[in-house]
Amino acid sequence: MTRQQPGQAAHRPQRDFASLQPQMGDALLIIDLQNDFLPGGALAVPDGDAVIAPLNAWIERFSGAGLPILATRDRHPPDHCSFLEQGGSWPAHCVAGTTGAKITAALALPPRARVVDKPGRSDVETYSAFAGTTLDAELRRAGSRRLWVGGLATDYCVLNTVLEALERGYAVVLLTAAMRAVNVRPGDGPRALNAMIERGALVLED
Ligand code: VGL
Ligand code: ZN
Repeated sequence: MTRQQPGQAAHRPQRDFASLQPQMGDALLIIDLQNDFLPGGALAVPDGDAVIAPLNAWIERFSGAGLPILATRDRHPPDHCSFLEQGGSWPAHCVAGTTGAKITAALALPPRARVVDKPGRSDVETYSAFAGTTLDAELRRAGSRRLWVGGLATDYCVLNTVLEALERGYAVVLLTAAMRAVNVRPGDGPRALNAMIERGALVLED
C-alpha cells in the first residue's frame, strides 16, 4: 500500500521504508527541467538548479533498475495567451524551438528516456503534463502505475500534473528535494505540497 487515505494527516513524510523503493510498475517523471526555468532563463524558478543533482541521482537509480524515465517539456508558441504581451501573467518562456525550451544539458537523461511535449497551442494554458499529450498512453504502455515526480515548478506544472495523475488513479511519490516552487505568492510551494498530499501523494524528502 502506497496510497494515503483521504483524511489522513497531511505532510507526514515517509522515510525510506521498504515500499518506497523503486520497483516494477514505477516510473520517474521529471517535469519541465528546461533552460528557461533555471537561473538565467526567462522564467527562472528560485533555486531551480538545486534539483539537478538529486534528479541525476534518481535517474541513475531508475536506469540501473531498468525502470521507465519520462521528461516533460513546457512548450508555447511566441504569441501564447499566458505571456505578458498577450495580457497573461508570465514573461515569454519555453517558446518552441528556442534554447530556453530545451531540457538542460546538465540533466543526465539516458537516450531511452521518453520526452513528452505539451501541445503548444496559443489559446490554452496547460500546466498538467497529461493535458493533450501522450503521457498517459506512454505510462500505460510501460505498465507504470506509480510515478516518482520531481522538477519545476512545484506550484504550477508539478502540482497540476500530480493532481491529474492522482485523479487518473496513479500513485505518486513526491521527490521534494528535487522540486522547487515559483512562489509568486509567499507560501504557494508549501500549499501546493499540502494539496498533493491531501489527495494521496506520498512524500520522500531526500
Ligand atoms: C510552468 C509557469 C508557466 C511550470 C510553466 O512548468 O511549472 N510554470 N509555465
Ligand atoms: Zn509555460
